[in-house]
Amino acid sequence: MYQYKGLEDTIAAIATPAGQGGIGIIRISGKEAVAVADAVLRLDGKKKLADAPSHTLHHGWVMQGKDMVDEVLVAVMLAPRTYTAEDVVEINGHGGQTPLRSILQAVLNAGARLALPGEFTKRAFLNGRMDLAQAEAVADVINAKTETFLRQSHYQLKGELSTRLEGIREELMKLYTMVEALINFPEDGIEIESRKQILDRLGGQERVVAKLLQGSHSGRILKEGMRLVLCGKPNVGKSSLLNALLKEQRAIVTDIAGTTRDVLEESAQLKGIPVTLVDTAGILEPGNLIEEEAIRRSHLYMKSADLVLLVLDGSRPLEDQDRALTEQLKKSPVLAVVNKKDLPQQIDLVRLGQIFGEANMIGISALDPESVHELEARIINMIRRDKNLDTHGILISNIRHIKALEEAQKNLQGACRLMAGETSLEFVSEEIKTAVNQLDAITGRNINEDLLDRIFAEFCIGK
Ligand SMILES: Nc1nc2c(ncn2[C@@H]2O[C@H](COP(=O)(O)OP(=O)(O)OP(=O)(O)O)[C@@H](O)[C@H]2O)c(=O)[nH]1
Ligand SMILES: [Mg+2]
Repeated sequence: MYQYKGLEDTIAAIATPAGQGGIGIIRISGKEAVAVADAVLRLDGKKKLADAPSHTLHHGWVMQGKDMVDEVLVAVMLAPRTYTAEDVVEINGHGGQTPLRSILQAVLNAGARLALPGEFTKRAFLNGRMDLAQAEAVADVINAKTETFLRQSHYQLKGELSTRLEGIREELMKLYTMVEALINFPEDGIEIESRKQILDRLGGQERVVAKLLQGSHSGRILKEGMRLVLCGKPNVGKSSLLNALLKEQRAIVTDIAGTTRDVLEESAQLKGIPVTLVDTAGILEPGNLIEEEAIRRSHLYMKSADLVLLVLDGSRPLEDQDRALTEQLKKSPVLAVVNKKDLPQQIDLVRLGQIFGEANMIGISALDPESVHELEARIINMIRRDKNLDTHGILISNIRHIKALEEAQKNLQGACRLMAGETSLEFVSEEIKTAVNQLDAITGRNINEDLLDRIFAEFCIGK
């Protein structure tokens, strides 16, 4: 592991979000954390944190010279059983920006340096408290949009991904040693048997990597969400449906055709999966420039959709406009939503079934919560089916991890090909070594400072 000089400093930052709250926390970490805190604190009974046992809480005041800055509770946590594995002091002040900034300023005046974004977590990594994949999971936990993704991030934080990667690494290192032995001590007879065994085991590890990559597809969906785009001719109930799925009156709904002019985008979650719901304008023939732009945008969104909900009005026969849209959507994943089921039906369901297939259509009423519920279930089933969505097991979602694993997979496939052929074994061992390096980049065993800085720059200050 390389030496990182910044570790000598004692760092401090406001660890709670900007705004007002009951309490706010200033976090201090480093060799001088306790001394810095003692320099600004006046604790009850003239106590000093330096004399306090680790993991205890103390009442007092933060002072700036003779001035009282804020009344606080202070937690002292001594290395190594802390977030950063260094001495950590957390000052709980009143949760307003002025008291918190004043406390921070006092702490900085006493000799701490302002922490960079993610620097506390970076230290946790550099001090060996967690590996890089775990450190990155901290950001995922904070940013999780749904409970399902939160659960996934917790697995990674606990080190399940790291353990799996270590398992692959260990086996690859064994195979590497075997290949090296064959290169250095070739003995007739043994070689053929060993080559076959190595090839089998390499193939096994390639499959483990492939399995992890398979799950990454679901991981990305759980992290980023799916884009669902509502389209359909005017007045079919797109905006009503958007509101029903969001469970709030977000879009304007009227019985005037052409109510929605602009594309409307909202985040929601359907059964633990984050989704972006997009309501589009129903206009098909532009009457003016604004409508022309609205149509252009609707088309862009339709193209980018993970699933298009083509809304149809069940109380009216199929019209040319419906057919035109159906034609446009021929290449997209579509769920035909026949709306207004509560009214007498005129639409030709048999014809629709022929166009979309029974599995890809559903009759509902946007005004009936029960049927909106059924729609949600159907959407999720379609996503699970079409995207092979998995919500269990280790689901990698970090692009950096996915890229490194894809590279490792290529190296392993290369190694297998070379092993099966008559090529010199030097090339095989090189491929295995490179695959190991890729895995090490994920866990941070082998990583350069630049990349490390870039990873942690994505974090918030105070984490
Ligand atoms: N009876 C009945 N009326 C509905 C249903 N869904 C929507 N409506 C009504 O249909 C009309 C049009 O609804 P909107 O949601 O504005 O339709 P839209 O597709 O967004 O229309 P544009 O924005 O003009 O393209 C409104 O009067 C809604 O109350 C339904 O399931 N049943
Ligand atoms: Mg609308």
